[in-house]
Order: sequence, then C-alpha cells, then structure tokens
Amino acid sequence: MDDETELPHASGPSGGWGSMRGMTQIFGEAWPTPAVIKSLGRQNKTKGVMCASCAWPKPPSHLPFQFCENGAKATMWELTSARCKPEFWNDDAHSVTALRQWADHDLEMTGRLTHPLRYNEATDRYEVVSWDEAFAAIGAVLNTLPKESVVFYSSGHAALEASYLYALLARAFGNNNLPQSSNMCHETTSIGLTKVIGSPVGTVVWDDLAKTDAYFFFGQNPGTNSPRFLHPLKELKDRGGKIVNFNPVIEQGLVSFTDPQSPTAMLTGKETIISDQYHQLKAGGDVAAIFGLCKYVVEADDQAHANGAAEVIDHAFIAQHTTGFDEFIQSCRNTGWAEIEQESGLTEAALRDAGAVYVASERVIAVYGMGLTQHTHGTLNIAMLVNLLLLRGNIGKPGAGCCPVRGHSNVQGQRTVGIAEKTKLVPLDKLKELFGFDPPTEDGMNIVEAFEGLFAGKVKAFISLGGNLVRAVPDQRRAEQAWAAQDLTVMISTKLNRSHLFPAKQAYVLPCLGRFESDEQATGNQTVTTEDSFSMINGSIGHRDPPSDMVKSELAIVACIAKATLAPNEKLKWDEWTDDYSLVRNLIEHTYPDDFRDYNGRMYTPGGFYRGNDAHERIWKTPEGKALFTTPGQLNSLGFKDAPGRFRLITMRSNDQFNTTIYGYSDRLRGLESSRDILLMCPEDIADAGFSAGQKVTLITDIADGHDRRLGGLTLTAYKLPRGTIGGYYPECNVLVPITHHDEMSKTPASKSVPVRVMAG
Ligand SMILES: Nc1nc2c(c(=O)[nH]1)N[C@H]1C(S)=C(S)[C@@H](COP(=O)(O)OP(=O)(O)OC[C@H]3O[C@@H](n4cnc5c(=O)[nH]c(N)nc54)[C@H](O)[C@@H]3O)O[C@H]1N2
Ligand SMILES: Nc1nc2c(c(=O)[nH]1)N[C@H]1C(S)=C(S)[C@@H](COP(=O)(O)OP(=O)(O)OC[C@H]3O[C@@H](n4cnc5c(=O)[nH]c(N)nc54)[C@H](O)[C@@H]3O)O[C@H]1N2
Ligand SMILES: [Mo]
Repeated sequence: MDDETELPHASGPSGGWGSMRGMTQIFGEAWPTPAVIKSLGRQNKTKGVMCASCAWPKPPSHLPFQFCENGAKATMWELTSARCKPEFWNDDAHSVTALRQWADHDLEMTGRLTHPLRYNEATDRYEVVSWDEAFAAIGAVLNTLPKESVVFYSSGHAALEASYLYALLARAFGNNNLPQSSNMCHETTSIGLTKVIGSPVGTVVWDDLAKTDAYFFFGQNPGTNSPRFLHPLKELKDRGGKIVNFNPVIEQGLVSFTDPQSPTAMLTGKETIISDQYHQLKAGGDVAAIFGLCKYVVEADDQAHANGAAEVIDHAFIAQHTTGFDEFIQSCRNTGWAEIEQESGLTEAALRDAGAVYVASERVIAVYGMGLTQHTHGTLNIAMLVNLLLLRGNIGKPGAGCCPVRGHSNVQGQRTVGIAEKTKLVPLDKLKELFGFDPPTEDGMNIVEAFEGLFAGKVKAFISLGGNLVRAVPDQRRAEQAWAAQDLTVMISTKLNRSHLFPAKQAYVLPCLGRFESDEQATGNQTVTTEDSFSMINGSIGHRDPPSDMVKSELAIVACIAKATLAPNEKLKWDEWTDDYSLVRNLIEHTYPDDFRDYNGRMYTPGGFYRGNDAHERIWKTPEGKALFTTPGQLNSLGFKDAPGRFRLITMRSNDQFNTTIYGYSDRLRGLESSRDILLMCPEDIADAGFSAGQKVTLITDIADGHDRRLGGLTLTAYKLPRGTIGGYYPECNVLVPITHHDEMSKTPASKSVPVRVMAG
C-alpha cells in the first residue's frame, strides 16, 4: 500500500466465504442446486464444459472444482429454471415500451427465452413466430437491402464452429461487416501488440505461470473478472515471488485472497496478501508510470556499467531482436522525474520501489486489461508495456511475457476463425478455393464505424450473434433511437435484454442453446470448441436439457439464416454442417492449417491444444522483422487536457455483473452494497467541490460536440481514489461516452477516461 489511509469501504479478502455467500444471495430457488452443482463439477475439465464466462485458461491438471465465483454465477445464470415464455407478453404491463423502464437485472431474471419471437408494432409486444417463417422473412428483408448496409455483430460467446459459419455467411452475403465485442475491449491489444511484436495476442502460456518471479499488473482486476487467476497468484506468493500493481482503484482481489478450494484456508480464514506494492496512479497515468519504471531500469543499467557490475538491460536480446532502442533510452534519460510524477500521480520513490522489484526479478509477466486498453491512447499504453518487457528480454523466455486477459470465453477464438472486419486478417483466397465464391475484398465496419453508420442512417440491419450491443456501446441514448430506425434487427439470444426493446421495423429475437445444454443434431450430441486467452483450443460438450424444445443451437440458427438468404451454392453445405460439427472443424483446419492441425483429433487434449504464437518463439512478424521500442509522444493516454472542474471518469464493473448482465447489486469486493447509481470520488475532491457525501449529483460529459450527455440521480460516495479520478458503473455510464471518444488506432471506446463535470442535483 502506498500510504496508511484506511479504506472508506472495508471488505473481506477475495475468494473465501464471501464468494460463497455472494452466490447464495443471488441464486434463490430458481436454481436447482444438486443438478447445478453437478454441472459445475464438469466445468473446464477435459470432456466437460468450457466456462461460458471469461477466457481464463483451463489448466491440464484439475482442482476438484475448476471454476470460480464468476464462472459459477455465469453457469447458474444460464441454468436457471425460470423461463421467459410467450405468455410473458400477455401481461398488460409487459409492452416493449413499458419494459424499457425495467432494470437490466429484472429483464434477464425473466429467465431463458423459449420461442422464436417477432415484434408486433400494433400490440407493442413480441409474439411467437415459427422458425421457418422467421428465417424466410429475415432472408427476404436482407435481400432487399444494399449489401454494405447490413452488419453481422458477435459478442464473444459463440464457439468456433458457429463463428466460422457466421463469418462465412457475412462474406457469402457480400460484406466484411463483422464487428465483435473485442472492438470495445481488447481491439487495442490486437492492433497495439501486432504493431510492436507482430502478434495480436498475448505471449504467455500456462507453464510460464509456474516459472515467473513477478507479476506486474496494469488495469486488470482478477478478483472480479478472472478469479481463477487468483490461484496462480497465490502460488507465486507461496513460492516467494512478487506482485506489483498499478490501478487507480483499490481492488480487493489484488490485495488479498482466501482460497475457496482449500479447506484449511476456508476454516481458518487464512488469507494470502497478493500485492507487495499497490500503486494508485491517476486514470490515464500508465504511460508516465511505465516510463518511470523504464527510466529506473536505464539508470540502473548506466550505474552498473559505471561500476563494472552485471548489466541490467538485456543488451544482447535488444541488439538481436529489437529496433528503436537508442531513441527510446535517450528519451528516458531526457525526461525528468517531475514530469513523470505529475502525469502518473505517483512519486519518484514509489516508482523506484516498483522498478527495483522489476530489475530484481529474472522473469516477469506483465498483465493488463481494460485499464490500459480503454483510453484515447490505449495503443500507446500497450507499446509502453512492451518497452518495459523488452528492456530485460521479458518476451519469449520461460516465465515471462505479455498477458492481456481477455473477456468473453471465446472472444479471441472468434477472431482466429474469421470474425474480422479487416480483410488482411482473413485468408480470402482459401475461402474462394473452398466455397467457390469471390469474398468481398473491401474492409468492413468495426463497432464505432457501424454505429457512426447507424447514426448516419447508412446501416439498415443488424444481426447479433449474442450480446446486448445497444447497452454496451458508447452514446447509448443515440444508439437506442438509431437502432430502432433500422429495417431489421435479429438477435440470437439466451435471455431478454435491453437491446430487444428497441425493435427495428422488423425485429426478431431467436432463442439459442447455452454451452451447458446438449446440442443434439442428426449425428448425435455435438462438441463445440473455444480458444482461451493463452491460445489453447478446448472441446466442450453439454449434457443438460435445453430450456425448451423450440430452442436451436447458434450454429443451426446461423445455417438457417444463411440458407434463407443466400443463393444456392453446392459448396455451401449448411444442412450437412449442422448435422455434424466435425465437418465444420475440417473446414476450419483447411482454412487455417497451421493453427488447427489434426483439429478433431486434438480437441480433447487436457488443457487444450496450443495454436502457437510466433512472438512467443521470438519470431517478430512486424514489417521490420523485429520487436519495436516506442518513444512516446505524450506521457498520458488521454485525448484531453486537465481543466478546472473536469474529472476523469472510469466506468467500472462490479463483482455482481458480467458486462450488461447484472446479477445483483452488491459490489462486495469494493465494500459497496445495494445500489449501482453511485459516483465514487475521493473525500478531498468532494470537499474542494463543496459537495457532501450522500448527496445526489449529475455527470455531464465535458466534450463540446453539440450533444448533451448527462446522467443524473447518482449518490455521491466517498471512496479512496486519486484526486481528479472518479468512478461510476458500466453500462449505466455509457450514455456519457461519445462514440467519437476512442483509441486513436484501434477505435476501442475510451471508457476508462471520459472527461466529465459533476453538478449537484
Ligand atoms: N465478473 C465479471 N467478470 C468479467 C466481466 C464482467 O463484467 N464481470 N467482463 C468480462 C469482459 S468482456 C472483460 S473484457 C474482462 C474485463 O476485465 P478487466 O480488464 O479487469 O476490466 P475492468 O474491470 O473494466 O477494468 C480493470 C481495472 O482497470 C482499472 N483502471 C481503470 N482505469 C485505469 C487506468 O487508467 N490505469 C490503470 N492501470 N487501471 C485502470 C479499474 O480500476 C479496474 O480495476 O472481464 C471479463 N470477466
Ligand atoms: N462504458 C463501458 N462500456 C463497455 C465496457 C466498459 O468497461 N465500459 N466494456 C466493453 C466490453 S469489454 C465488452 S466485451 C462489451 C460487451 O458487450 P456485449 O458482448 O454485447 O454484451 P454482454 O453483456 O456480454 O451480452 C449479454 C447478452 O448476451 C446474451 N447471451 C448470453 N449468453 C449467450 C450465449 O451463450 N449465446 C448467445 N447467442 N447469447 C448469449 C444474453 O441475451 C445477454 O443478455 O461491452 C463494452 N462496453
Ligand atoms: Mo470485453
């Protein structure tokens, strides 16, 4: 801890009994416990079910329960016995317009969707439609629209097989409009890492976790978002390693952990202290903080040279593998500590402490998440992190590397098998060879471009393979209006959500199976596969009964839309592929032979099979053939300057949500309970602004572009944050984020640094 201040909101360690209580509080009688417990026991095991929650890897050797609070909640949420049946819409109070007043939590609590639904404008309700009628109508509308006006979105849930066919559908239809949830998430990683190390994904593999000496965390919150990561963190602490953490918010998962898998720890309440150093930097202050660490390394190396001691910088690695080093270390030498302190919000002494751990550790893993990616200069954040790693050869050696922690369970994999709006990422020639049509060669739209197109009236239809896009995107109020003005919306969903409540002229909600359910097709129960954050591919097979007889698999729905939309082509064998998913895996293997060799044979390898990563082997697929040092043009990741009365707003996830799915109102790990309509601010800022904790405030976006963006009714809550940095919840705060406020290179919305003003009332 960087000082002795007490947390205004105390909370227990992450994991432990709190995590068990957290689950029982949410999941009442709608969750049949013994059956669910059985399903949880199969989670993330070989020939079991791969977690439908986050993308953290599934180790080859299993704990008795290889799941966490987060995964258990996601599983139980999917396995609810509650059903949102057609009768739901008969209730007088359940018009679509009326449901817009419902909370996200209450919409999903209606349970699993059971029937295909079509919106009826006359009654303002959804009503049951037959699958055949729905597909025929969808195909008919799509064929009246300009090819470029249709968008095929996917949230990162759907498995590789359905995703491959979905991308094929878009291209056979005639565009590359395949935006994905990662456009709001780790697109910064895909673009940023590719630029500097030639790989769009992290370089760490499972074995590295057991070999590392230190983790350096920047803006990733494992306690809430990837709790199974806490086990390797505890193991590192048990063997004497170090964890240094940079985060404006004190996150309990990074402070201490009680292992719920350990009976002794649970009985004695023994907690492991996770972070040796916790640096509460300013939101957007990472460029300066990392620069400070690099400066420390350069100074230590200069000193070592002067004293004839062993060098601190890995000069041999740098000479062989990198470019841009000289310019970069020159800028480290030229930049003063005062500027670094000012921009990071951390003291020189604190940064020196962190730097000392970095140079004392032979093998370091740098972990990051949305705290680095969701900024105007998010790609610069990532380039800085790579600078730090390169200085000591911490990429491509055992126990070291760069570890972006992905969100949705198959978000990375969907990109691997062709869900990409950029054509250079897809082997179009292979598609032509396999399927006999000319795939479109023009790049498609990412999320920001798709919504700009929507606002301009150019996008006329959205198909959504999962997700709740209208709630997840920036400029949410504008998005709702524009979404409803389209000709067609098709949402392939498990539960009712807010995006369904802004139906287009023709609107369909198509219910699909979840990953735990058996997916019976002509050749039997089908296996599906996913790729985790470490590029491991795992088979997953569900065994539970579907929520109703009327629900179809994602793959079957995609295939049926394709059949109803596309001109017949004997090479597009939608029915055969639906009957037997292993045929789709053969297609994937043909399209990506290096990544998916012997795919069907290897998919049940314990821990998954490794897709490979050139950067991990120190092969740099950059134009220069080297890893790049980046000299920063500025020392923060912001797209705006500080000004009196202007705050940096972080939009946060609670422990009781998975993105727009709100399980409950407890943010246990931050010691916050009962309400999500709150604004966190440090006591000094509250006093300076003349506010008092507990009063109501309104946030107003401080970007003058002609749009008024505000969010009222927030209870001001004193919280230990750096001065000038404030926090509110995502997705509620999305009304405040302008669609134009995004990372300059990847267009990832800059949701972790929104310039806002705070007004009483
Ligand atoms: N329970 C749960 N699990 C989830 C999700 C969920 O919503 N709930 N979502 C899933 C998805 S899709 C994703 S992408 C991942 C997201 O997981 P994370 O990457 O962990 O994302 P966040 O919680 O949004 O933000 C991470 C941390 O960044 C910090 N932060 C904010 N601004 C800054 C900054 O400027 N610098 C630094 N250094 N830190 C900053 C925040 O305080 C927060 O602790 O989690 C996945 N897992
Ligand atoms: N301000 C702000 N905005 C953000 C973020 C932030 O940190 N701050 N984070 C961003 C990030 S990281 C992400 S990934 C996006 C998330 O954006 P999305 O991926 O679009 O949203 P989710 O909330 O994950 O989608 C939830 C819905 O998915 C459906 N669903 C659940 N399981 C399944 C399934 O198995 N199959 C199908 N077909 N549907 C299913 C359910 O109907 C559920 O209502 O939001 C982004 N938006
Ligand atoms: Mo995400």
